[in-house]
Amino acid sequence: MDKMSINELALFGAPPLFNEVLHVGRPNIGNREKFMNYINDMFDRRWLSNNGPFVQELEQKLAELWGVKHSIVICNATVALEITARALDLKGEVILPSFTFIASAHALQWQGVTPVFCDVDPGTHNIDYTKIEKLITPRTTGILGVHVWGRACDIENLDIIAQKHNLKLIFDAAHAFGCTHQGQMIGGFGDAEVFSFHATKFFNTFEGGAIATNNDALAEKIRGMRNFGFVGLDDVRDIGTNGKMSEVSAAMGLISLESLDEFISINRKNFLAYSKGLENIPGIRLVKYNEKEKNNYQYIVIEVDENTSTVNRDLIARILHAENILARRYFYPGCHQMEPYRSYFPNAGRFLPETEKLTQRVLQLPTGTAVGEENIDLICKLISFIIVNGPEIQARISS
Ligand code: T4K
Repeated sequence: MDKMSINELALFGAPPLFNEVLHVGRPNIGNREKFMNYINDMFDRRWLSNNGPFVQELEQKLAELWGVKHSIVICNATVALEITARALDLKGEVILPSFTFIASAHALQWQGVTPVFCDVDPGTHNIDYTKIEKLITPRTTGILGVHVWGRACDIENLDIIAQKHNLKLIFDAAHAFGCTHQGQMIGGFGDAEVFSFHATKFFNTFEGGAIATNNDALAEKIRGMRNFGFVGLDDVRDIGTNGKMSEVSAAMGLISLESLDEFISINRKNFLAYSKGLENIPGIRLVKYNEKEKNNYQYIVIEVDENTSTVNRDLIARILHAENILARRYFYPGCHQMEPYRSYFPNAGRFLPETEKLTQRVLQLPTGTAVGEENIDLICKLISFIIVNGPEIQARISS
């Protein structure tokens, strides 16, 4: 259905374009029948958690996929980041981008480590390594890079800075499952990399995450911390938490692993459909993936340029929401604008100009296995319609 006039917009009372809401984070689900069989096996075994056979199998398969010595699955990525920070003895201050999900900052603060926000590169959306050194103080103990949208950080330059200043280097790889950097799977870079397997992620275990590392001593420490600090049945050697993954989650992970190629091919098809549909719309730029790398294409991200577009990002989001297209503004307004960081560093925005601009421009559009190419075609036509009729829509809203 093509909208012919602005009266046909749901924002102005017309029926929405879609009867059911289209989401950004609709879970990718693999072979259901196989999953049910796994769950029956699990019930037969009566082994539901605590390093069960599914957890062990998943860890082994993930380590193979990422080409790392250790993969330790955790109940979610936020706890995985907390455990990583603690196991690496991060203290004082850690430098990270503000343009990330709030969990990256909270995980540090939760461990009593102060997050110090660094600006991002407007082209890559990742931490701008050229701005890191001036943030380093005697209290700095680490750098946390985030591979935003699964596109790798400038790992080599981050590594050089970390080595020069004797800092730990970790990566929040929540978005980067199955993605490569210069042909090498993300997972093996820095001291450790942390993945999220949340329901909305490319690869999901309902809730879940993992820490990947090639450091034997670190892996052993993390395994202990994941299980209250236990070594053996009665011996607790250090402070720990409960970061364990259940067998149900691990079973979901195992079936998701079998469908990776299918998920990628659907996501890529969607990405190409968006690329075609959003071509030549003034003020709208689709964030591209490097086709020389492996990508999971999980995020369809557009940037709305206020100078050349007829409407701003927020109005586009409002119009899309009314049409049952639940586009999201990740990572608006930036961690530095959220509590407690907003109160701790009220002037942080002055030092984060690119982050501030970016948080006003980005919008994520629905994709994944639940969104077909026909839907994408309609979404793109709607966005084009909004841009063409921007001034008229603005005038109608003002009146
Ligand atoms: N680091 C980074 C860079 C991250 O992006 C994240 C998480 C983390 C660390 C922490 O990872 P975890 O500790 O979660 O493992 C969502 C996710 O909850 C969050 O995991 C994710 N990033 C973030 C980017 O997005 P919300 O608050 O936006 O979620 P919510 O409930 O609004 O859901 C998003 C959309 O997905 C909605 O339109 C509904 C839809 N949805 C959601 C779920 C859970 C479904 O259709 N089905 C579902 O089962 O944070």
